[in-house]
Amino acid sequence: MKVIGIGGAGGKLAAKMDAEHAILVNVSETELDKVSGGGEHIVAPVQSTSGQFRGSRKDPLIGHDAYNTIRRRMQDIIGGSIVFSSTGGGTGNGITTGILEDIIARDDSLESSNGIPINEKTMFCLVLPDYEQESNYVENSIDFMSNPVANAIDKGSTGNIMLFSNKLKFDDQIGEDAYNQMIVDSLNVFMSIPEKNTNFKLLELHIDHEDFTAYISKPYFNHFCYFDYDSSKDFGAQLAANWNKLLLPPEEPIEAMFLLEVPSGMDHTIFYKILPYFEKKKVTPFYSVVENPSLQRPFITVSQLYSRKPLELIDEFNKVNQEVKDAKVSKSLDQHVVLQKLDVDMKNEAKRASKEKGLNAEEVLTALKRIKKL
Ligand SMILES: Nc1nc2c(ncn2[C@@H]2O[C@H](COP(=O)(O)OP(=O)(O)OP(=O)(O)O)[C@@H](O)[C@H]2O)c(=O)[nH]1
Ligand SMILES: [Mg+2]
Repeated sequence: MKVIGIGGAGGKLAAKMDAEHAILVNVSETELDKVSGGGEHIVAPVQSTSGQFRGSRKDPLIGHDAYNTIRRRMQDIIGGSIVFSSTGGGTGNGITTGILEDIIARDDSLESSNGIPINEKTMFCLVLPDYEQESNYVENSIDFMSNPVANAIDKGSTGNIMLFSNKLKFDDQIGEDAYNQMIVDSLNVFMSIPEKNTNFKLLELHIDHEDFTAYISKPYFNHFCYFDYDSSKDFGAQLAANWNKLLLPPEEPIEAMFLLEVPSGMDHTIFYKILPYFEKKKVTPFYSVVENPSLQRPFITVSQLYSRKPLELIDEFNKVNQEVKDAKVSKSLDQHVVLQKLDVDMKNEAKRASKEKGLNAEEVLTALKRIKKL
């Protein structure tokens, strides 16, 4: 699959995913030159009155404008590719918004022929900010999730969407490059399912490239994870304990896929113990079992597809965003309203005192104002 990286984070991740051929897109060549690895560069020039922008300064409208300059080119390459982009900046957010809008429009125009064909669907790997440590990026991400992504999910125009989160990066204080490597390595575990089916001895069923392409062409969020599977223990508990912390937590699946790899000579029928879990969820998984001679213990890769309103998915973002806004408001209130509040208290106090002493409150207030005590 073609790999395309948009903006800062998108470019770095794409270049790691495909160091030779990844197509890197940004609003300036200077930004693109900072990325090590990758193939072709696509510059989406935006001019301001003071010259060419280096970035979109976290303004998605600038990225969206820039998209218009490369729209034709992007329409040619977007089908059947994986797009990496962050959601919190201006360039990735704005350009990817343009891409999503065009994909939806194309899907609409092909409606009579069942929409975009399976092998021309686009998979999206989106990076969400840590909502606590990167609250300055949260608002852009909320807009992105509640507009272009929500529309694409509603219309079913994209392939799988993987929602990577920077939360673990901040929680565990992981360097950017190391974290990007973790994201790419993790994604590659999932993406290697068809190759493993080709390269290893098949013990049960088969997930071939066509099955896999059909699966990743479905317009749902994909949560994938992997772990050493212990068949003497409950599968559901192991799945719950091993969710992929690089992604948003999984939701109730509507479709699922798993690949079980067992060491040579092991009884592979342990896969039967996994099936009841999905049966209970009313999901019939695509699966296969292969023999991997390099393993000591069974290893399972599980993908769950879910469809949920994108905005609900980032509920915590909204909550924190509201808290940050409230905190900002009360901070400025503290700074600007205190004096006014004292004034009001003084007024009430003067009224109360006048009444007590049998004086005319209005006259007292006027007098106080004259001597600037109010
Ligand atoms: N995981 C990861 N996140 C990154 C990386 N670079 C930036 N981010 C995150 O992405 C968001 C910012 O988006 P960028 O991709 O830098 O922005 P951009 O698309 O280039 O847009 P502008 O810089 O505003 O033009 C923030 O949440 C950053 O923490 C990276 O290399 N890896
Ligand atoms: Mg940037």
